[in-house]
Amino acid sequence: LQYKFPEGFWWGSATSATQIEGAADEGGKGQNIWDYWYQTEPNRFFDNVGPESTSDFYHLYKEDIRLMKEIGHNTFRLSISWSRLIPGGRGEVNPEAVTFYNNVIDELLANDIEPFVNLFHFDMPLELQNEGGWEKRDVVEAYLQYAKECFRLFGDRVKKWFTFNEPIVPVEGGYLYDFHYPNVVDAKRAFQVAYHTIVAHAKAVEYFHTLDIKDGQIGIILNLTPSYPRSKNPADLRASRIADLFFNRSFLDPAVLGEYPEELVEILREHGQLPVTRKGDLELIKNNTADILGVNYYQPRRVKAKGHLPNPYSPFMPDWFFDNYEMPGRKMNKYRGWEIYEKGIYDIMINLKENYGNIESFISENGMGVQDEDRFVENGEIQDDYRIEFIQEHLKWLHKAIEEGCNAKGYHLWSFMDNWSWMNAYKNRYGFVSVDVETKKRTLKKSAYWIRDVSNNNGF
Ligand code: BGP
Repeated sequence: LQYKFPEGFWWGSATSATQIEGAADEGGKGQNIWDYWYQTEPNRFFDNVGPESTSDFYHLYKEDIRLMKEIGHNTFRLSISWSRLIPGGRGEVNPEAVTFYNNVIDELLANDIEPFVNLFHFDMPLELQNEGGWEKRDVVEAYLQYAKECFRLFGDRVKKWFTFNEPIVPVEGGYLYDFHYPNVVDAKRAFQVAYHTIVAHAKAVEYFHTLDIKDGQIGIILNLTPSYPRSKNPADLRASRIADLFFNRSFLDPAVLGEYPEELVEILREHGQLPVTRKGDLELIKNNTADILGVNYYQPRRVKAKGHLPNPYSPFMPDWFFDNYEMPGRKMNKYRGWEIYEKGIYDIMINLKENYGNIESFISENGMGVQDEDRFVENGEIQDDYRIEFIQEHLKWLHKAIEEGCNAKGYHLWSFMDNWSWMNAYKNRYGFVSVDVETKKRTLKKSAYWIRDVSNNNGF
């Protein structure tokens, strides 16, 4: 083997409740913002397809876990649907949801697959969103109650917990760039949402650490987009540094170091954008940092200095400080339109090692979305050699980072199977396993056999 990974390396894949469960109005589930948004504005979604049935994991989890086992997974990430567990967001726990998640967890453990459980993957219960969602401080308390229920119900078997997946995405999508509900564009509200998310994270971490969960760890999952300047001239460097502050360090620093970067705070102060805080919050954040970090990596961010000064009378936006830059000759995923830059994974890991105490981490999502993947079917199987190459090239860089002392413990592909995605519905396919949207039939892709061998050999 040319690339051997450390003993006990985590091989697996990631999913989220809204994207795979289906059964959106079954089993006592309450509504979340995605159910509601689809009902009220179906034409925002690709092909007018909503999250009602998705891959139907709710009914087919046993078959799926059998396939995970078959392809060598020793770990698997899922999220709990808040509105399934506590249909109104607050109050009574739904017993059917408890049964479902117990069954899934037990089935995973019976197959020697360790469950990594995430509490929040973009799916705010509708009632809480109607109160103002993450803009409202009260929702932080509702989240803490929900988190406590999850630890109480499943903490005897689940050791790896995550408070949030990509918390910046609901901030960008819901409050800056109009691709998540409630689709407002207002930076000040965006920063309040981001801030309350970090407070909620810290409260859940604080509570978790009072529990006596043997080998238990809690952390957060961040989509890190390493920021590369067009050139080394000071204006480009500054643009890149500020993009990094807004899109990476706004969550990475408080979650891992326990404090916000001073330069970010200064920028927000100068422009009258600081969120409302409460006494004691900063201490809470300081004292309750993550034990473990999940890194989602898809693409880098390339930026250059602003071509022109922003109009000072226009509403404040992070984009006041940089322009996106399309580097000539960059490698693209031509099936999805995202840049592929494998070395980004290494740069992230080195940064974590040098500036973030080499926190225990793993790649919690990385993957290649492909449109119309059926065109690659031969003999009934999708020949996704492009995905194999994509994963392999990223793993080489991860391997190099580990050799240089980075504390990376695993690799999860996005995703185990093809699933429904936010606004894009089934447009981009990501799985090791293909899912027929009509019949829900599962078929392994070529990459599934490849990853089975990689995980069985712990390398390639
Ligand atoms: C990440 C999310 C996932 C998943 C993935 C692919 O940001 O955590 O939920 O959707 O991106 O993105 P998309 O489905 O938009 O191609």
